[in-house]
Amino acid sequence: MISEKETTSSENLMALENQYGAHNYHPLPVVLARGEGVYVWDVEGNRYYDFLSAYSAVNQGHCHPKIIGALKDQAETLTLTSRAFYNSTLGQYEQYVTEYFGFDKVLPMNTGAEGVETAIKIARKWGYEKKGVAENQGVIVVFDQNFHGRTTTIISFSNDDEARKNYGPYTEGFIRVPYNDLAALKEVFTNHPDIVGVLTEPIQGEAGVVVPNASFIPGIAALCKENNALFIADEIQTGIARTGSLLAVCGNCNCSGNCERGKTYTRPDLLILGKALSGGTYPVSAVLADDEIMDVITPGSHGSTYGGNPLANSVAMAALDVVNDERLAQNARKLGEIFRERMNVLIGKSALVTLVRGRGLLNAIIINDSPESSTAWDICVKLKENGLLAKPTHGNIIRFAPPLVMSEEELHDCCDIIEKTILEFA
Ligand code: IF1
Repeated sequence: MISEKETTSSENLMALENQYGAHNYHPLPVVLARGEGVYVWDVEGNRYYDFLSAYSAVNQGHCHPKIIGALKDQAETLTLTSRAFYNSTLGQYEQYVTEYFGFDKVLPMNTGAEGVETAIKIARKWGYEKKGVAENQGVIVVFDQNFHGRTTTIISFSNDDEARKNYGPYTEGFIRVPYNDLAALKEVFTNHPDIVGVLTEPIQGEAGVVVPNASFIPGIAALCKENNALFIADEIQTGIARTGSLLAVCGNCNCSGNCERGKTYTRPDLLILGKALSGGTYPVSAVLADDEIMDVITPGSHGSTYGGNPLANSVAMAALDVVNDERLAQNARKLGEIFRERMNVLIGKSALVTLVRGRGLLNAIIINDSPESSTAWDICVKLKENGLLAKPTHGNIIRFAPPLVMSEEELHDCCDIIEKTILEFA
């Protein structure tokens, strides 16, 4: 007879995953069973601050009652129709999300990678049908250290060997240039008349929260305009209030939800959203664009069984409501400044941390060790023991991205945990 301990202990549950699941991840040794707001609990009942937020999907906090309420109501009513028929929530969601972000149209998908794939397809089709590029000659410019997802096409233009090795043959039609280097982008435009779009993260996440110069994003948009190419922003991780404004392309605009975009706003031609679009309850992604671009999409030319399903539509509207109602962009901006201040004080006390960088509540600290070391991992294990969950990106960088519903007091509590852990770390 199997005891309850054997089926419910962390140790056992980890062993189950290890035995029956493909080994495509190396998780921190903690088994989570429950979440509420900024907290998660493991199966033994220990409570942790979540400082990853499922890679910025849970911006609205775990199990937000308004989002879960919408999910439950819709789940009991209608979940999936496919797009073979109209459904009673899709039009309403489409109106809501396009007005919210200020675009004519939306194309609904599910995962982030599907959103990126969709944007790539729209940009290419636009290139052939509107720009007049010869068929199959369209080029999309991307950047070194990019992360846009896991499909065969997306990993084709990655330069992360772990993500792409032995998955070839690779998709053609991409040119990669250094990030934060407008001169390199300008040169590529000079040499390639067939560029249909430039795809970028406004802040590079997986690369270790790399924030470009303020001129970089506007510079990309300007070069795209000059050369009749589409500026494609992947805001799957940076969007939806994470960086202290509704979108990272808002720059320092103080917006939260439906604002008249400020002076620093750089409008993408194609905007890709995912993750927090559902507040971490359900896979919902989207590509937004104006009519002259989106009208290249015609019946049969693209689609998805689950894209635009009733459950996704209801959940996304609730999730975006929460961002506005609770002023999450403003909170992320305010707490982000406090967080970086606190980390800079820590840098003054510890030789182990050399730099804090980020915007809003998407931040990273750089550990004084080589990228191949396990120091960042070892620190994250200690952080876990002290009640805070974070994940290293590379051996010497730790990303910190708590839910945006955090209070100032809770943030200080978290900074105390981080400080204590780093100072204890030998
Ligand atoms: C994994 C990173 C984060 C993304 C951007 C598209 C996608 C992502 C800018 C694809 C996904 C995730 C996926 C997750 C790790 C993670 C990640 F460390 F790799 F960089 F968030 F920081 N564009 N990012 O960040 O979205 O298809 O996953 O819904 O393990 O792959 P998806």
